[in-house]
Amino acid sequence: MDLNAKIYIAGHRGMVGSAVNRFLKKTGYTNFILKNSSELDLTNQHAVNTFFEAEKPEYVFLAAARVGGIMANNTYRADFIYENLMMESNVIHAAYKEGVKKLLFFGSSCIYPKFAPQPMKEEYMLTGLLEHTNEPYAISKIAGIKLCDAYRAQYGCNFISVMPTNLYGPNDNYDLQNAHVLPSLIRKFHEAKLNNESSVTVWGTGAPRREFLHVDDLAEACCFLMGSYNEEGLVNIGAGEDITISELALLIKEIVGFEGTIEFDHSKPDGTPRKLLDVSKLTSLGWTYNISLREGLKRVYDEYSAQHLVN
Ligand code: GFB
Repeated sequence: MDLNAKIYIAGHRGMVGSAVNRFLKKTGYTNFILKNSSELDLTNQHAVNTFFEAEKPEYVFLAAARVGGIMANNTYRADFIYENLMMESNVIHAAYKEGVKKLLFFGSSCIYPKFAPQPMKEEYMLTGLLEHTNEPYAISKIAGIKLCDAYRAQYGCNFISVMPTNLYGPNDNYDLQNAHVLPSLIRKFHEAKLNNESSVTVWGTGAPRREFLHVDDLAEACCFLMGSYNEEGLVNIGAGEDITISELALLIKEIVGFEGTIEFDHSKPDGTPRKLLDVSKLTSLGWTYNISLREGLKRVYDEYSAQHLVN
């Protein structure tokens, strides 16, 4: 991408889109098209077509999505599949019609089967049943990957797909009902410390294993792939290391400085037992992550606690 290339970041206010925008600005890019959801409803096909005809972006990062943690995925099952299918279908088709030079679609590690061998290689997609709690979301993301590949095969579009692992970083969602585990635990431990509570409740058994990547690393990897990867299929983006939810809770407890105990609420779902990405494809292309989990957690806790001095 030339430094003056016209770049549309769909979802620029979200955690992923804002990280891509930050990284591109830092690298010297200046020509962005940014629309929030009240200016452009990506589920509205007519609005998306009109926008692409008028703006004619050269490059597209498709980071707009309805996302959330295990409870949000399981509760808003219709919204998760409908909104994501509509947004990605509209944007990908409009990108094809208006001759976008390259598009990068963000999937998710939940596209892999619930009991996939670990670590999960790209070719494991569609080899087994999905985890129930996020099946609608996963199906929508698999459809996005297949859209990119189909437009490449039939029309020669340079549309690529990346599968990030569980992400965290600036502009994350800290709403306890809808958020992912990492921001939820930061908030729970922080508020428990401020309120001198004796314990923090962690959902599930604590046994599931998850891999976490700071979103600034994801943004760097995506810009690297936007410049160098031009093939069908998907590319995993992760750290290649995972920990149990119990270990994550202990680490956050230490970083926050909470001195009480941890309790587990077994009535809440565990979800997939393990979700560790095999990142050898990305490593062989020449990219590895930089920000360790401990360092990344310190960064996000510094940001969060500076904004939440009182409960
Ligand atoms: O991050 P999370 O909501 O989503 O939950 P998934 C990960 C694990 O942390 C689960 C446990 O085993 C949760 O039960 N957990 C413990 C908690 N305490 C909490 C808490 O306070 N809040 C939350 N949210 N979890 C999502 C998918 O799966 O991950 C999406 O539903 C997507 O589709 C996303 O793939 C990256 O990792 O289980």
